[in-house]
Amino acid sequence: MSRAFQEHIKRKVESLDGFWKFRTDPEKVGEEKQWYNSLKNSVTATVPSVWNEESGLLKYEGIAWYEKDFYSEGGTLRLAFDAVMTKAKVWLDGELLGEHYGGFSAFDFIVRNVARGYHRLSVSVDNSSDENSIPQATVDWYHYGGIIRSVSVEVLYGICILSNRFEYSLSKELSSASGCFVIDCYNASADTSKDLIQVSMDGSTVCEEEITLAAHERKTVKLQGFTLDTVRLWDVDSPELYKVTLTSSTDDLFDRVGFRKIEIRDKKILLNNRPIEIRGTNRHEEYPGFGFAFPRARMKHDLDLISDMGCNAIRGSHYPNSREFVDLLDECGMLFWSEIPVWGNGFSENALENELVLSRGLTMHKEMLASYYNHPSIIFWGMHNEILSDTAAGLEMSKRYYSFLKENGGNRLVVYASYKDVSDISYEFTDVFCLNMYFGWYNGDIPRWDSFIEEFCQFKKDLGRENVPIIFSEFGAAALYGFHDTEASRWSEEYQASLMDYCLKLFHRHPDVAGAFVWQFADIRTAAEMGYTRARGFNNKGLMNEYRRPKASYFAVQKCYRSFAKEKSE
Ligand code: ADA
Repeated sequence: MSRAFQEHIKRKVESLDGFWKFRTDPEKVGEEKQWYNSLKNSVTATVPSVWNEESGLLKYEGIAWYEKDFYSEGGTLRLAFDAVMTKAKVWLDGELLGEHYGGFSAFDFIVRNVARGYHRLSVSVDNSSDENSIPQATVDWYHYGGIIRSVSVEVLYGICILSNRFEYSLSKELSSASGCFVIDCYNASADTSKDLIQVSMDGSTVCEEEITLAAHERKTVKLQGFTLDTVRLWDVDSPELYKVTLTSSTDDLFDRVGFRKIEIRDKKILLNNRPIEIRGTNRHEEYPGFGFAFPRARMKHDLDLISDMGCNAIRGSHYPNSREFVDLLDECGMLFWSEIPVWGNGFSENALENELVLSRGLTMHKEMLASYYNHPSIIFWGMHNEILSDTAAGLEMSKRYYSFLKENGGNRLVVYASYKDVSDISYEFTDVFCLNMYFGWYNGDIPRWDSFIEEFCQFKKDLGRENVPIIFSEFGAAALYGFHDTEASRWSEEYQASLMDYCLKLFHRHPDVAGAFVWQFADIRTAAEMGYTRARGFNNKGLMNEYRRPKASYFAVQKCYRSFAKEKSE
């Protein structure tokens, strides 16, 4: 797993990133012809990457094969994939290890009795979609395919700690805490083994517990709880992180955690008992030439631009982002909304109630929690975006996902982004009214915003949820970079900037609005299914173009957000 810090010292981890053999399989003959044994007539591709950025493959959708030979000392190996877009089938030395569905989540395979020597890893990747896909074919981003995040091979010895979850609760004054670690552990040995698991936070041991696992047993173990008499809180202006070390005699796992509290009270979002206004932006993790295989150097650059714009929050629209990026957010005190790619009106009512779709979504939520649970920056779990939440099918999906995330997601606000305003029937299953509204673009003129907010406040009062705040999770207008107009006509930078300025000031003044996420940080390439409304084949509602060159709206938002932040500190 690529993190912003070292994860292991004892465990031997070898990156398999780099050049792999690659071949498309438009006729779907690879399995029958056993390409997993040897990939003939291949070309070279880079991992991680999206194949669409290779010459001639921009529009390729379907199956493609990857192959990599590596040398290993053998024993028990863990093959770890950070993300493969969308469906992966994996073989080691011609033996099928298994499959994984879902383009933005990490998965792994543990293989025993591997001999010392050269081995061949083969992966077939399928980015096509059908009626059971998440996302569906109609989606406002590009249909990329490939091994989009890192791959590594690890050698496991004895009792290993594969992942950890830190559960905690803070005292009322937020000065002390009690907590415990829940670990996913595995015995790589062929005998029953016993070992001492030691956990330390910032160098002090907080827990020591002996565990016993049968040969090759994998198990979730809740370790003994402990208390900390004083804690440093993680906050937007003091992002205090604790360094965590989990060790057995043969293995280790390093992580970081933070203590903070998020809740809703009297139309406000409270972070550590203090009201916070969300000054946010939506951001796709996409960059020209790289697609979803987002380059590390650009992560930091995006974050600098977003911070400089005066933001304190990012919505990871519309899928779990690279874990390294979320590490950076933890470090700099940027709040984050993490969601899965259940996107929009691409889903018919039938698709929403299809059991395969529902369970795929639930698995994506489970995988999101498994990887991202410990990040203090994540204050929102996003269940879905713009589904038919005015139908029985939408209600049922919302209910299932909400109960799961509330029960298992720790101290977070569980939300979804609705575009159904007062006809939505699923609001019972959200902690905040998160609305995607486009007055001034798709419907109505800019001043329609004022009357809409009043209507919606009356609506939530009638629902008996007057004290639940509103967040505008999306609003915006498209502007073509470099198109200027003194009359501020649509598609001009001036029009987009004036809409931003109008909306943000209105939201800021309104007592029921707890903040907003601008749609969106930068232009992105989008799917052909989006049709003629997407000039250049891009969603052009970015405050910056796809190369991060600012439009007038970037500075308009910056002016608003900086002045709101200054007001707060005065
Ligand atoms: C929706 C959707 C976004 C984007 C936006 C737009 O709100 O959630 O992904 O498609 O509309 O630009 O129209």
